[in-house]
Amino acid sequence: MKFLLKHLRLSAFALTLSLGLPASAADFTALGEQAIFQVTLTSLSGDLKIGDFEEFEIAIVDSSGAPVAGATVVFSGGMPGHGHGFPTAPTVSEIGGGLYKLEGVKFSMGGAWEINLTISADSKTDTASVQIEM
Ligand SMILES: [Cu+2]
Repeated sequence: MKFLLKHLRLSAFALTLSLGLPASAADFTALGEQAIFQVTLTSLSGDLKIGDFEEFEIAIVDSSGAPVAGATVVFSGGMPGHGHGFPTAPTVSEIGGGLYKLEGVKFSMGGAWEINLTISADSKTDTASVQIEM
């Protein structure tokens, strides 16, 4: 069973409050189904487009909010409602300090997409699912 996942925009909202900038429409947070890790995906283009290659920065924290370094992150996902995966094979690499880079994501059509990130670190594994409506 998966937790109800939401598009939280708390970090963008906080940024808006502190800097007066418009909230990003491409900042997504999801708690893992085991509630061990939480991910926040930030679009590096800031403007997701159908058919473009998209990159995201992934911030991973543990249940105490501490950054998780040295994790293995495996990407999967697609459009559950259509029964297909992503048209590309995105990759995840570690930046450092609990930050990772997700590259090669292409949303090939409009609709409900799901990015699943299976995170293994400190002998624990958890999967976070981020919902993105294109
Ligand atoms: Cu589809």
